[in-house]
Amino acid sequence: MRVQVAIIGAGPAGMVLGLLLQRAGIDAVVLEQRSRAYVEGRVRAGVLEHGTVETLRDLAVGDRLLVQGLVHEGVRLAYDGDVIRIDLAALAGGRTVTVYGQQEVMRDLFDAAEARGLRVLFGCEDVTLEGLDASTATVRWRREGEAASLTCDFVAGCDGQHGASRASLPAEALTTYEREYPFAWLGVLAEVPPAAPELVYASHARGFALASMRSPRRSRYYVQAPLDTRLEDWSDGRFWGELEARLGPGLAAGVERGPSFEKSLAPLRSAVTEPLRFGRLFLAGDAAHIVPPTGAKGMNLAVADVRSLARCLVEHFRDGGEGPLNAYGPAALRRIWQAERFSWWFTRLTHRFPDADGFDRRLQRAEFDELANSRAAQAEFAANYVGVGQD
Ligand code: FAS
Ligand code: PHB
Repeated sequence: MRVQVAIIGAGPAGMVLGLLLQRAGIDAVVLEQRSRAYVEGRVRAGVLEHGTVETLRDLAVGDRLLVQGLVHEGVRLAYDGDVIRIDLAALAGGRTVTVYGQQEVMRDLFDAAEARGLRVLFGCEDVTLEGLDASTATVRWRREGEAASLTCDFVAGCDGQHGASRASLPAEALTTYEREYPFAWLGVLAEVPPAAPELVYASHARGFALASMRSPRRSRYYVQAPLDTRLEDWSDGRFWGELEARLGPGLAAGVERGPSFEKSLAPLRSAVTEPLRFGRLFLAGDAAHIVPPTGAKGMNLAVADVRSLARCLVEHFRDGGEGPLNAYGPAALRRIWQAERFSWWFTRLTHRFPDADGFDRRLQRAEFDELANSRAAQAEFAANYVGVGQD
């Protein structure tokens, strides 16, 4: 097989890139290690930035999103029971966010790929990359017991933090800047109406909590939990009690309890790999960076990366030259670090750090009060939350 671009990974990054390249007439194939059902079944992101919604609509993948997505013009922050609302639309030039789960995004992307004939090969095991510093690269894998390979002009590493792309690079070729957080998010899904009409990020002496949703009848909640948390130690009753305590009495009154049908633990981490290009290989999405989910940036950053990478590849195939290809990394990294900064800042503001002392808590309170009383502080929050935009 010979293609122009081989895309490793069929998550949001890989699938949006595949559809963007296909629309531009560039021959691409997506190689995914898992099954479609597995990828669609992963409960992950919940909030789409303005730019992500525009990208999906531009790709004509947004029909269900436009009907089922919940447009939110504001978001609430709570601190030890005090609540403020940030009016995103008023402060960010009319831009909003849309609540629409990553599972739905993946279903829409896979359906579009199937309808348009974008080749997505599921069940590709033992993917290896060769010739990244040669004139063409070679990708090898095993599928249904058979060895297979292809040659290509470029490889897009969209295979997350533990994928084959990063693993194929010599350690000295890349630098990873990272921050590990001493806690995780314990998340549940429950078929109950959300506690509030918009998202609530709550900071409390007991720890962080987030009240989100997937639909008017399906709630998505998180509480900060120790890294060594065992899911079996968290009954639904314990979860609901902890959530209500952290939201405070006013917001807790809106919580409708019910049986959870999904419970998961996600550790928090910040990380950026530099540079994003290694000869024939480009990194995008979680393969290039990780953000704590506090800022709702993970999936949105991935889509912004591949919007930019697709544009650079299209320019290269149209006009030739290395210019567009070399431009991808530096421009993407400026945007990525902005999102990293915001996600790190928002995590520090809202979470309870084990080594925090009274001074730290009063700094958090002062930051919250600044947000409560300063339109400029709220405008900066809104600009970051709705999205750091195009490169
Ligand atoms: P993805 O990880 O989504 O996709 C990579 C794909 O590559 C996967 O399908 C994987 O199977 C495949 N792959 C890996 N190795 C491979 C190999 N060797 N060969 C072939 N394929 C390979 N973001 C938010 O904004 N909000 C959240 O609440 C949130 N919660 C999260 C919870 C968890 C547990 C995790 C892990 C992430 C969460 N994220 C969240 C971030 C998440 O949404 C990612 O940012 C987003 O999926 C990034 O998309 P991709 O870069 O496409 O990576
Ligand atoms: C979610 O609904 O899963 C969600 C929302 C906002 C975040 C993180 C996760 O910041």
